[in-house]
Amino acid sequence: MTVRTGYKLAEGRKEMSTQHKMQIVLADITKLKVGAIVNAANNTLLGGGGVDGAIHRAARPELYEHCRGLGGCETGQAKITPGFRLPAQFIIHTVGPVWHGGEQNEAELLAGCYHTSMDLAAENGVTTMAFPAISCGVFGYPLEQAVAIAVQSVQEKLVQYPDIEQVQFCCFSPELESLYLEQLESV
Ligand code: AR6
Repeated sequence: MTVRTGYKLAEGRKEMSTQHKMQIVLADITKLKVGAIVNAANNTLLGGGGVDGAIHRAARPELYEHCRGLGGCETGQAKITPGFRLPAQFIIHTVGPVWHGGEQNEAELLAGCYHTSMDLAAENGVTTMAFPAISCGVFGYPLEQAVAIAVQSVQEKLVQYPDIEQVQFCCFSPELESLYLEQLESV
């Protein structure tokens, strides 16, 4: 696992900057030992392919049984479950938008995923969490735009919730990793 952070604290500064709290990790999100990992799910919350499939395989069968009682989830919203067999304490399931060309509220919905996930994290006392690149796989969101929304949305919520100490952007490819790095450097 590679952890990269583009920022160092200014000498003598006691409070962590919001930038310093954001890290880029090249890893399988199911292996991360954090307070919460975020799942890029679908509206049923009953599992699928990609990162959703990996999380359900790693946390089964309790996760599936639990999710059956949740009644699904709207796009841009999130729901929280225990981590079951995962090293993470919680899983926050959010549903990203399918990319339709950008005219169907995709940017607001994607920002909503990051915002509502961090609202749930804060409500549940989570201080460390990891996001996959929501909507960047099957749902087809253009990577650069998605990464910009991810970083901006997380930063807004880090300001709102100073108790959240660390947010990892978990990348599954070096291409995505370098896009996050560029984005963080431009913050
Ligand atoms: N760890 C971290 N990132 C991963 C992992 C993993 N184990 N596996 C894949 N990724 P996707 P979406 C990356 O397709 O676009 C599912 O079927 C992947 O490389 O998982 O939001 C759901 O049920 C990509 O960068 O999610 C939905 O139907 C990112 O995670 C639909 O796919 C997101 O890719 C959601 O599509």
